[in-house]
Amino acid sequence: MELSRRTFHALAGTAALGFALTGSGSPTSANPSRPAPTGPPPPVPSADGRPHEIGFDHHSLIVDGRRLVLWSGEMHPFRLPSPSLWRDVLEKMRAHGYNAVSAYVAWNHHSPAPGRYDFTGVRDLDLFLRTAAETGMYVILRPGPYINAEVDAGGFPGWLTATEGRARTSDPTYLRYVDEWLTAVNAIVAKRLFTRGTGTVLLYQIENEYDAHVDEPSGRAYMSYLYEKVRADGIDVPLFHNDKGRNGHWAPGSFGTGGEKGRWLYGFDGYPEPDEVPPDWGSFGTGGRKGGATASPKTPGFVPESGGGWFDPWGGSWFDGKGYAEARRTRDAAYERRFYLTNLANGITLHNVYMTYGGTSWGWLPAPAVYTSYDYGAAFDEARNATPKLAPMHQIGQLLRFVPDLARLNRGKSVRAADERIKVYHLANPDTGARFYVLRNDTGEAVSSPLPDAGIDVPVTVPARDAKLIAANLRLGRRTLVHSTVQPMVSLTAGRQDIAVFAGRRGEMAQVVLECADEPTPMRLDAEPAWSWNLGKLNITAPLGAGGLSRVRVEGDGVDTPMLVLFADDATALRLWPHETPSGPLLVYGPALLRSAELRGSTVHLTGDTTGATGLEVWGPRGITHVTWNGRPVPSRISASGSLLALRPLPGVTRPALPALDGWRRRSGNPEAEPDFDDSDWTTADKETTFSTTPVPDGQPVLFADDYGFHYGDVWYRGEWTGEDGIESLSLAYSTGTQGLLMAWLDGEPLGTHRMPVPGKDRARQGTWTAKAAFDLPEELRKKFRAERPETGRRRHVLSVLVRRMQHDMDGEALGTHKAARGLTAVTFAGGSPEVKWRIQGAATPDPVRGPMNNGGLHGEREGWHLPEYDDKDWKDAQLPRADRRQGVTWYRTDFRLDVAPGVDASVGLVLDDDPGRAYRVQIFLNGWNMGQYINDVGPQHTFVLPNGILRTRGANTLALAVLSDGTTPSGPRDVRLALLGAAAGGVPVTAV
Ligand code: IPT
Repeated sequence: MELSRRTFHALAGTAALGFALTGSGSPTSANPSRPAPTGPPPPVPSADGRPHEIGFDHHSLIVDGRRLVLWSGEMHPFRLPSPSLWRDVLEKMRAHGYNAVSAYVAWNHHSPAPGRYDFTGVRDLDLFLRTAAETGMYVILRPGPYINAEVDAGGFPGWLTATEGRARTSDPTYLRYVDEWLTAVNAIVAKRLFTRGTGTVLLYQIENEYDAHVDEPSGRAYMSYLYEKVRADGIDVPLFHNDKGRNGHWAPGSFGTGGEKGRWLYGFDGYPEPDEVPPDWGSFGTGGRKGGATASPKTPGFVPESGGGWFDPWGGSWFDGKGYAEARRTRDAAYERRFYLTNLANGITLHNVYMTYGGTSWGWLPAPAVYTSYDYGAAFDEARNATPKLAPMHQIGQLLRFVPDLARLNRGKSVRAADERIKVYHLANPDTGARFYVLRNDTGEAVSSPLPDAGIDVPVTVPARDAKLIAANLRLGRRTLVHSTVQPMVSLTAGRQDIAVFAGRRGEMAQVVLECADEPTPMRLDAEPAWSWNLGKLNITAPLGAGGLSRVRVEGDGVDTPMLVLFADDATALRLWPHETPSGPLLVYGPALLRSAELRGSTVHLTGDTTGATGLEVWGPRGITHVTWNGRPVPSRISASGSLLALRPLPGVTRPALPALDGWRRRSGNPEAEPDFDDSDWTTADKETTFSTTPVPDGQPVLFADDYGFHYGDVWYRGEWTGEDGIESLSLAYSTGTQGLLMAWLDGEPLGTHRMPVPGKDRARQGTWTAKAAFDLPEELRKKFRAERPETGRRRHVLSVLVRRMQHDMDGEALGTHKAARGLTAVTFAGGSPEVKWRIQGAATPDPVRGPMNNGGLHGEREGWHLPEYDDKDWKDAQLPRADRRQGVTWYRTDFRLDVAPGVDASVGLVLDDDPGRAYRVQIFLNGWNMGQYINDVGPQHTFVLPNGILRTRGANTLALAVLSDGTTPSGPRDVRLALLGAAAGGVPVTAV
C-alpha cells in the first residue's frame, strides 16, 4: 500500500520496439500464411491424481508441455468469513473466464499466540484449496510471511509486536517465528500442489513488495532463507516475489545463492492511475529504469498484482474516502480493457487482478488506512454481485482459453493506424501465423480509423480512453479469419458446427472477414447481420447489441462443417457461457450465470443463477436432446442455429422481503468508569521494558497494550492513587491507528473524549500516530475530587481511560513499525504528582470460532453481550432513533428472523445512517461476529455486508451494536435497517458457520 504513486508515473514509458517475427524455438514450424489448426482449450485443472510438470520459458508458463496463459483474479478467503461462499465466488470467476485465483494467506488470521495455528472453520485453508481445485481454478498462493493487503500489521500477528527482533530481516528470533508459520501453512499447501495432482496450487509467493533491504546482506539472506524453507517444506512449484513496482528487485539470481535457478519467476505489480497513458511494462516494453519484465528476460511477463480497483480510506480530512462506487467508476470496464490489453500486448502472460472479489475486512482486520469494506471497486462487488466490469474480464478470459495462439506471441512489424490517435501493438504467433492488434485510444473522443498496414481498409472504432484487440489470419475451427474489426471471444466446436463469437461495444458495427474459396450460402438467423462474398472472402457485418445475440450460419463453402458466427455486445457477452465437458465444449446463452454443465445420456444438466426471466439456449455435443436447469426439465426444441432452445423463459427471482429492525433493548456498557468497579483481576501494567519501536517515556511504566497481550480492539486502563488531590489538569499521551480515540473519566466523572488527529500527508509520521489528550479538571470536579471520601481520611482516586486503539501500522518499509505502541503511552499531571498504580484490560481469550481478531476489550465483549446466546431480558426496551448525550459505551440488541426461499441467494446488508454531525461510532455484531465499524461523523461506509452462513437466511439472527459516543453531541443510532444488496435464483448451498 502506498498513498502516493508518483514513482509509477515516472516509470511509465512508451516503447516502440519493432520486434521481428521469429520462429526460434518453435516446436512446430509453420508457414505463417497457413495457420495450423488450433488445438482444444487447455485442460481444466483439477486434483486428478496425476503428477504434473510446471515449466516456463520467456513467453509463458508451460504446464505438461502446453502453454498456459494465466488469467487470474485475487480474492482473500479471510475476507469472506463463510467457507460455503468461497465456492460461489470461485464458480463465478471460473464462469467469467478466469482460470486462476490468487490469494494471500494472513498469518494474523490463523495465529492467536506463538506456537498456535488454527486452520479450522472460517480459517480452513485446505477447504479453500480443495474448492478451488473442484471449481477448475489454478491457485497462486501468497502466504507471506509478510503480506500487507491493507490488513493489520501487514498480516503479522499481534503477538509478534511484543517479541524481540527485527521483522522482515534475517533476525534469528523473527525467523524462528517465521518457521513456525511457514511449517504450519506449508503442511496444508504441500498436500494441494498441482505437481502432485492432489490440488491446483501452481505458484507460490514469498514475502511481498520487499524493497527495504534489497541491497543489504540481511535482506538477501532473509529472502534466500524463505526460499530454502519453503522448498524444504516440500513446495516444488515455481516460487516468485511481487516486486513493488518495476525495480527488477528479486529477479532470478538476486539472492546470490543461485538456489532458485530455473524455478523462480520474476513478478512485479502495477496500480496505474486511470488518467495515465498505459505503460509498457512487459518483456516487449522498456519497463522503466530497471525493470518491468525486461528485468528478467528468461522468465515470462508476470504481474502478480495489476490494479483492478483501489482501496478507500476513511472519510473526512485529506484522506477523503469517497466510497467504492467511485473506485468502480474511475477504474471501470474501459480502464480494464486499456490497461490489461496493454499488458497482454507487452508479453505479460501471467496476469492477476488485485482485487477481483475484495470482500470485507471484518473484525479488527483492516489496516489503519482502510475501513471495514474492502470492496475495492472490484469486478465482483462485496455482496458477490457481478458488475459491468466483468465484461472485459470475461471476454479476454474466454479468448485466452479458447484461442491458444495468444500464449506465444512476438512483437510483429510496426503497424500504424491511418489515424495516429490510435496506438497499435502488433503481435504475432510464430507457430500459427495468427496476428493480433491491440488498438488503444488515449484521447477523450472516439476514433475510427482503417489500418491499411494490416490490410484492414474499413474503419475500426475505438471509443474514448478505451482499447480493443482484433485478430487476423487466425484459425477458427476449420476456417480462417482474414480479420475482424471487433474482438474474438470464443472459438469452439459444438456438435456438428464450429462456433465463433465476437464481442464489442453496443452499437459498434462489426466486420468479420473469413476466407471462403467457394461462394457460401450464409444463413441469417437474426435480422441484423448482412454479408457479401468477393474474391474468396466472405465479409459479414453486424451491428452489436441490437436485440441481443446476432447469428449467421456459414455453409456451402466447400468445408464439410458449418460455422456459426455470433455477435454480442458487452451485456450479451456476459450471458454467453462456454463450458468444457469430458464430451466436448458447449456454449450456453441466457442466464446470469452458468455454474456447471454435465452430460448424461441425451440430457445436458445445467446449474446456475438467474436474476430475471431469461431465455435459455444451448449449443452442445451431438445427441443432446434434453436440458435441465437447476434440476428441473426445461421443454425445448432444436433451433435453426442448431441449439437446444427453451420453449419458455426460465423464471427470474422473487426478491425476498426483509423485516424492519425493532424491539431493541439497551444497556450502558462502561462500568469501568466507576471508581468502585472491581478491577482486581486485571493485569497490572508495571513493565519497564518493551520490544516496541516506541520508546518508553521517562518515569513511566510501559502502558502499551500489546506488551500485556492485548492486540486487537479496545483497551481499558484504570490508574489508581491516593491523596494528591490538588490536581488541576492531566495529559494523556496515546498512540493509535487512524480514527483512534480516547475517553477518560476521573472518579467516575467524564473528563472528555479526544480523537486522534489525522496527520498531514507526511508518510513518515503515519506509522506512529501519537497525540496528547489534555484535560483540565473543571472547578466543580476539583471540588468533588478534593471532597471525596473524607471518612477514610485517605482519598482514593481512579482515572479510567478507554482507548480505541484501531490497528497496528503495516510496516511497509520493513522498519519494524508494526511494533509502534498502541494505547496509552504516558500520563502526566499538573497540580500534583500521584504515584499511580495502573491496571489494563483488553480482549478476553480469543474466540475459538470467530478467531483472535473478532473482539476487543469492551465490557460487553468480555461479558458476551455480542453473542446470540446471551440473555438480554433484563435490558431496557429502546426505541430508535436515540439522541442521548453521554460519553461512553451503550449496547443495543435485537433479534430478527429471515425467511428467504430455498434456492434463492439473497445478499443482505445492514445500513446505518444519521445526521453526520453526531459524534458516535458503532461496532456491529451479527450472531456474535464482528462485522465492522461504522463511524457516523467520518464515513464513508454506511452499508455493511452480512455474509450468508453467518447470517441465517432461514431462521433467527441476533444483532448487537456497541455504540461509542463522544458525549459532545447527541448520539444515535438513528436509522438501522436491512437492505437487499443482490438476489438470484440459484446460488450455492450454504452451511451455517
Ligand atoms: C500493493 C500491495 O502489494 C498489496 O498488498 C496491496 O496493499 C495493494 O498494494 C494496494 O491495495 S502495494 C502497491 C500499491 C505499491
